[in-house]
Amino acid sequence: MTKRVLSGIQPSGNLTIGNYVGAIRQWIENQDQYDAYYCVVDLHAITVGHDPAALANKTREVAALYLACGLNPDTNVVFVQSHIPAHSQLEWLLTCATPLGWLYRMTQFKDKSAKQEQESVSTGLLSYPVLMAADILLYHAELVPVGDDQKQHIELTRDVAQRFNHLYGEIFTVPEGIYPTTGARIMGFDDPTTKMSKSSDAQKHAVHLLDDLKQVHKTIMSAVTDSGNEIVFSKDPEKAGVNNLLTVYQAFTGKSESEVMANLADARGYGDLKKAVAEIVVEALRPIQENYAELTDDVSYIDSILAYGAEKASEVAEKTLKEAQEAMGFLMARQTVKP
Ligand code: AQP
Repeated sequence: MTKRVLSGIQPSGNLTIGNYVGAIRQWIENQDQYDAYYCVVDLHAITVGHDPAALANKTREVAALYLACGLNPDTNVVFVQSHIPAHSQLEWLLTCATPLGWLYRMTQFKDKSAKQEQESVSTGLLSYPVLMAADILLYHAELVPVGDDQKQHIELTRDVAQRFNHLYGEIFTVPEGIYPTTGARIMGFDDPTTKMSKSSDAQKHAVHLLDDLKQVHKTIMSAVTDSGNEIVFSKDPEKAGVNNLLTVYQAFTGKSESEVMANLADARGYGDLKKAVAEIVVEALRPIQENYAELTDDVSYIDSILAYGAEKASEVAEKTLKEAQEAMGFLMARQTVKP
């Protein structure tokens, strides 16, 4: 039987090549194999400070980028998380079945909360993984294609599903994460020891899908490497910058490590390596940017895709929510009948 898939990205910044390689490209490569739901997870984007004036446009931009990268809206359900109230409703039910200790252990919570004044860290940042569990469990997703950084959240989703099923009956499908074989964690070009993130405002940290192509070239040419000159795939922290550049090259060409090394055999130093990586990335982004410009020429087209997607998604989500509410023993609202 065709497997059900769900994934999403927060509209919390400009999408990076990390988001593309870690998530979107996996979705597209396998889009004919799955019964797939892809959402823009806007409710997640408010867990840290956000700009209310920018949120709606960013949400539309992310959806348009899914399509510009090649996601087919006729065969995949593409929607906005907040358009389906069942996500927030199920989150509450799951929150009450999730021990607090599980959430305090989440690395992303620790990292993101450490960057803020402790007093102003929102409760939403802590409960974010429960909302993510609700996103996945509402659709009975069997597979969740994401980058490496989401592994812990997928594990938590599995734990929450199993706990709920144990407490209240077998309602949820226990999902599995799927991760790309190459590029599951693209690192920052400014600091190859930290993950490339769309919300980072550090200079020359990331290449964004909609960056000016000259800027893309510049950012990659400025990538931090090391004081040596050896071009090798390596787990040595000293070589993290070179390893990251080779990983980006590999992810964008789809070649094996030995093919990458053969392709780059003539590179005479890190400058040549960066140039080769920049050319590959620029040529990959060019058609995406052209598609994006065409798609957003008429925003009503994107909005109509999202409206249709919300209708399809809500059919599945509402049914699962009701099953979970019934299992927990709620008095279910019935159709109004005059007493
Ligand atoms: N650097 C990365 N390499 C590979 N995959 C990545 N992803 C994110 N960064 C990389 C994958 O992209 C999807 C984005 O998920 P998200 O928007 O829910 O948040 P995130 O994982 O926290 O991604 P960012 O870009 O770091 O966003 P911010 O800065 O807002 O937190 C996921 O599948 C993720 O694994």
